[in-house]
Amino acid sequence: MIYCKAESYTRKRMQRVQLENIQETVKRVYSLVPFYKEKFDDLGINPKDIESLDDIRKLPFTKKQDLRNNYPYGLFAVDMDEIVRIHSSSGTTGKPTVVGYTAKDMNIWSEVMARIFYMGGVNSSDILHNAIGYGLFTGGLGFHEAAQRMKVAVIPSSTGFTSRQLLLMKDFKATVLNTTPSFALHMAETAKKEGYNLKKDLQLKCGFYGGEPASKGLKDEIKDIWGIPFYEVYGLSEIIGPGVAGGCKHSDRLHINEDHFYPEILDPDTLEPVKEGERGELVLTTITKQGLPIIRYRTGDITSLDFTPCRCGRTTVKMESVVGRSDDMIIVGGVNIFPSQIEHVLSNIEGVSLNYQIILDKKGYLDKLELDVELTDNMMSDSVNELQKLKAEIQKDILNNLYIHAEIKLVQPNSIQRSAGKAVRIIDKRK
Ligand code: DLL
Repeated sequence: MIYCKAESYTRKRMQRVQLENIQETVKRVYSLVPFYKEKFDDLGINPKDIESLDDIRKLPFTKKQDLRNNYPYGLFAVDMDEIVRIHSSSGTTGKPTVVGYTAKDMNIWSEVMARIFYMGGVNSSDILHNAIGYGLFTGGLGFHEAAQRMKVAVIPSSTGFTSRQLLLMKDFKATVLNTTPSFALHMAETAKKEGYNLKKDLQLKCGFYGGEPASKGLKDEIKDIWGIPFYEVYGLSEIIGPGVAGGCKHSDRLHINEDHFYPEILDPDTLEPVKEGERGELVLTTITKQGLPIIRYRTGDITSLDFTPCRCGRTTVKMESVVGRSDDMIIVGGVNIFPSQIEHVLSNIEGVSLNYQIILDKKGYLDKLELDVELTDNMMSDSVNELQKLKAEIQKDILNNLYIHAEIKLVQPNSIQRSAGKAVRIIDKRK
């Protein structure tokens, strides 16, 4: 069963729809968003130059930094009275990235996400346990609104309070679980400690997982422990939130809602298209969004595209589960972080140098971030109190700026290993 006709368009029809929508979007951003007008003018491009899908390659890229530079509303293409929702994520210099939606955008968002719920057979008789962050993060509300659109009963449980989550899931007879892969494992571990039998005590029929990468091994483990099918969801706030792509039961790849989000795969170094089926960086253009249309957004996510028809009947192009990043972004417990953000926090603290290392590991099934920071020479203190105070200050500033808990380890000057080339800022032991 397919939720929406567009998911089974012929390639020819899909391309026609895409071209029309790209042309319309390009016209709108050129006339409404000074940032794009300037970029187009610099490149000598006029909206009329976009005559075929290939012409999209003439257009400039948009990066996360562009959203920050235009904080908060500089890239919006509508007046604020048309914006009905704002989401945001943490930022390098204290400036977050901000995204805005019109009522029409909200309708698109809940529709594309509903398409994905539909792939897992979700319907109005279901009860969704939505164990993903609510608030400024697009996760919680993104799933919530789609479920409501489908008249599914939603339990907006968000994250944390694991024991209570399990109790609610059992007593409220939840049939669908939505969460991040790492929280799914953490919940399972808690359930085991508390004597639950996940397969017998709960009435779940399927689970939706996303917001962070999950290897095939991890997916299999989650499937096995919970005893329900695993449906993957991919998305990013700059494009819309969860709902850009999702997995059906016939493929381990994710159908991209390409009538709304036009995908390209480029070599991240040359920025030229890779051969069909090869891996590269996913670049997305929103082609129907009104509030914050984005041209050729460099997601940083490495994947490949597969245009072969799917047994589920959908004809939309499928992306491989994300295999890595083209930049140094890390995801810790669902929160996206760049080392430069940590550096920025440290640069405002007396007594520590900018020689640091981020060590990522697992505590049980949850991500753990340890930050090793070298003291400055003049901070070499024997006072335990003073060092504790400094640790607490770093921890608090990181929490306030990046919304994550870091274990801080203060180390001697020059003790973090130096490398000949790029500094090794991240040691990821989670794999
Ligand atoms: O993580 C939206 C989302 C929430 C998607 C819940 C799915 C489920 P951001 O916080 O903007 O938005 O982070 C976007 O997270 O560029 C990827 O690097 C990563 N990501 C999201 N989904 C997946 C996935 C949400 N299924 C960034 N696999 C993206 C791997 C993912 N990485």
